[in-house]
Amino acid sequence: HYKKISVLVFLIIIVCLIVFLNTASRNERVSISEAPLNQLYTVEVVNEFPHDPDAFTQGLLYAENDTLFESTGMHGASSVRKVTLQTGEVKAIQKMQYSDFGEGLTLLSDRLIQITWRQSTGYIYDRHNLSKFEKFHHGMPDGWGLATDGKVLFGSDGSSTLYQIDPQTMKVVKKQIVNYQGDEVHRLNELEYVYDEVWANIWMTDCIARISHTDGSVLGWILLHNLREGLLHNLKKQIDVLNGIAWDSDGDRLFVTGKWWPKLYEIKLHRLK
Ligand code: DDQ
Ligand code: CA
Repeated sequence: HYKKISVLVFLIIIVCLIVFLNTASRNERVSISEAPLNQLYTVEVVNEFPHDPDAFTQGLLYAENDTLFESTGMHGASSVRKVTLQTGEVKAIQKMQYSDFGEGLTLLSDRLIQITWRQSTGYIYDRHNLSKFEKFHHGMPDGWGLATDGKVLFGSDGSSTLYQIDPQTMKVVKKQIVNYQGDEVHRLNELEYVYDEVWANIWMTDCIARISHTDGSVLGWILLHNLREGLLHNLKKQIDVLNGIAWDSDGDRLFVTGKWWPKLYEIKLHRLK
């Protein structure tokens, strides 16, 4: 009898392994190396600024007058903060309770909207004094990235789905599977609305996907591996992944940073030819 059971358990493990390996390899199918060159962008660093190396950056946006808002993660270190671009100085901070893990952040008129990891909750803060005045539930399975075009909120949950959320009701009103030439693009993380596209950090890569919010297709890839060279040189403590995109639409300036990165970069894109 025991023999039968152990053979059965063995078979189940083998089947699970095959299914797992199959999905894992399918997830890795997107091959940027085969992309047409005109869809690939490299970046040139035009400015670099200090960034709090203890900020586990999960959300980043540019407000105005060289002011950024940032959401940080990790239990006990999660916050929403107002940061001076040039100095990286934290001008105001609202710390979160230990159970909260800060994620995506966006600004809609005077409201800073933040979502949290592994909870379907989010918070709304007053942009002027960072006072928290509302808790809400969003309809996504998880909270990762958040951005806005001024009308809807765009959200990500670490999958390949790009969500559109009505900021009045906080309900999901549209879902799109992000794909590159038909292949799903997984692990969408921090978001930014730029040039009428949605840009997404792809978790654990040095790539940003430029996504069309009309059909979810990836229009191009921004390759940022070169930022690491400057970081690894003279590194004082551990750094994590590239994460955080902010766009100054008036000045057309783009900023990127990463989790625990000691620097924030202003970048310019160059199309590969
Ligand atoms: N996310 O940003 C990819 C959504 C989450 C990253 C979390 C990585 C740190 C894990 C720490 C474990 C604490 C429960
Ligand atoms: Ca952003």
